[in-house]
Parts: sequence; C-alpha cells; structure tokens
Amino acid sequence: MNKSAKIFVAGHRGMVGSAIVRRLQQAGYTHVVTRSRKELDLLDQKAVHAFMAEQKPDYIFIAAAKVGGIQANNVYRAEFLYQNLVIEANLINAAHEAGVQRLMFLGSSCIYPKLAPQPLKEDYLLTGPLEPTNEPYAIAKIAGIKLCEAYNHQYGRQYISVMPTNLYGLNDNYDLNASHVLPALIRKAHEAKQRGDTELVVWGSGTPMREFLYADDLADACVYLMEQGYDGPLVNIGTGTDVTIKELAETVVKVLGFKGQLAFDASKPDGTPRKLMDVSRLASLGWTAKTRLPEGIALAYQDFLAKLG
Ligand code: GFB
Repeated sequence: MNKSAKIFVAGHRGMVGSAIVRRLQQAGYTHVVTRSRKELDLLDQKAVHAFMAEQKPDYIFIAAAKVGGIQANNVYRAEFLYQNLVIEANLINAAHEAGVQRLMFLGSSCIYPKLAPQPLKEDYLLTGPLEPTNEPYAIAKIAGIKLCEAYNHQYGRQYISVMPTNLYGLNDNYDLNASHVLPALIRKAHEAKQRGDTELVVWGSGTPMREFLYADDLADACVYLMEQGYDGPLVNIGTGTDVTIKELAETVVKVLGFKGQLAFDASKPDGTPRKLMDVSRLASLGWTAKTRLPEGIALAYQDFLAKLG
C-alpha cells in the first residue's frame, strides 16, 4: 500500500476499526477516510453507493458490524442477521460498483461448525451445523465471505476475508448485557473489588474454552496482510492458544486484584465448547500475535478506568 493511498475504514468508532485506524496512522498512512454513523448510515444502500462513488477509495477495511457477546447474539437474533447482512452487502457491492479493487472483510471464528475438530482450519467452513446462540451472526458473516469470493471469481476483484478469534482491547463494550466475556469480567472484577464483595459471578459452567486476541494485534495482522498484497482464501487471525473461561476469570481477578471467590451461574449459556483457531496459514505468511493475555488485560483495564473518568 502506498503511504498516500486513500484507505476507508468502515466502523472506525468500534474496538476493531479504531485499532486499524491507529495502526495505519502509526505506519504513516496519510489518507485514512472515516465516517461516523451520523455522516453515513451503512444500512442505507443509496447513501453507501453515493459515498463510494464520490470517494473511490484505493483500499477498504470492513470493521463495521453489529457485534456482541453470547447473550446479545442469542436475544437480538433478527438485528444480528439483518444488520450484518445489509451492512456488508451495501459496502461490498458499492465498492465493486465504484471500481475498488482491494478490500478486507472481517468475519469471526463463530463461522465454523459448533463441533468442528480443533484447532479450526479455514477448510472447515460449511462442514457442519453452527452454534445456535450465534447462528444469525455466523450466517451473515458467511454470506459476506461468499460475496467477496463471488466478486473475486466473477470480476477478478481482490476482496479478502479474515476471521479473527475472540477479541478484546481498547474501546471495548462494557455493557454487561451486550458485552463479550473479557470486558464483562473486567467490569465485574472492578466493581466487586470496589464494593468489597466476596464473590464474582461468572456465566455458564466455566469449562468452555476460548482464545483471546488483543485488538491492536488484530489490526497489525490486517494491515500486514494488505501490505503484503495477500490475495488468497480466508485467513484465521488468532494466537493459537486458548484457556477455559474459569482460567480467564482467574487471570482477570489476579490482574485487577480482586481477592474474592468465583461463582458459576449455570442458568446462563456456555455457547460453543471450544473454538481454537488454527493459525498456521497466517504463520506461513509471516505473522504471529505479540500481546500476552495478562499484559493485554492490564492495557484494557487502563482504558476501562480512563473512560470511567
Ligand atoms: O464472549 P462471549 O459472550 O461469546 O462468551 P462467545 C464466552 C463464554 O464466556 C461463554 C462465558 O461460555 C459465556 O457463558 N461467560 C462467563 C460470559 N461470564 C460471562 C459474562 O459475564 N459475560 C459474557 N458475555 N460471557 C461470541 C458470539 O460467542 O463470540 C459472537 O456470540 C462472536 O457471534 C464472538 O463470534 C467472538 O465466544 O460464546
């Protein structure tokens, strides 16, 4: 990518989009284009087409999506399916119509079958039934991958798809009903410590296993792949190691200094038992994650505290 190339980052206010913008700016890219939701509603097909026709970016990163943790995915099933389908369809189709040649679409590890062998290889896509709690989101993301593949196949576009594992980092969502597990545990541990509680409630059994990638590492991988001119099939982005939710909770309370006990609320869903990414494709392209979990948790906690004011 030329340092003066016009690069549109869709979703720049979110955790992932803001990390990509930060990474691009650090690397000296001078023409990064962003639009707030007020300036450009990505659900509005006409507006997205007009924006794309006017801007004609050289590169696009699609980090805009309706996202959330296990509960939000499970409850707001219609919004997760509809909004994600429309956002990605508007952006990918408008990019093609405007003649944009290079685009990166960000998906999620939940696109893989619930009971796929571990670690999850890219080839396992569409080999079995999905995890029910996030099936709508996964179906929308799979449609996005297939849309990119179709434009590549039919029109010679270079629209690549990357599948990040579970993410955390700066600008995360700390709303306990909508957030992912890691920000939820940071908030719960912080508040429990402040109140002097003796117990912290963790959802589910604590036995599911998850892999956690710091969002700035993800952004680094995304920019790296674009800079390399990577033009192949979808690529997993993760660390290659996972922990149980119980181990995660133990790490969070240790980093934050909460001294009480963990309790497990079995009335909440566990979701998929395990989703560890096979990151060998990414490693063969020369990229590996850097931020270790306790260090990343400490950085996310600093950001959480800073935003509390
Ligand atoms: O991060 P999370 O919400 O999403 O939950 P998924 C991961 C695991 O942590 C589940 C447990 O087993 C939860 O039951 N957990 C424990 C908690 N305590 C909490 C808590 O306080 N809050 C939350 N949220 N979880 C999402 C998908 O699945 O992962 C999305 O729904 C997306 O589609 C995303 O793919 C990456 O890892 O289960």
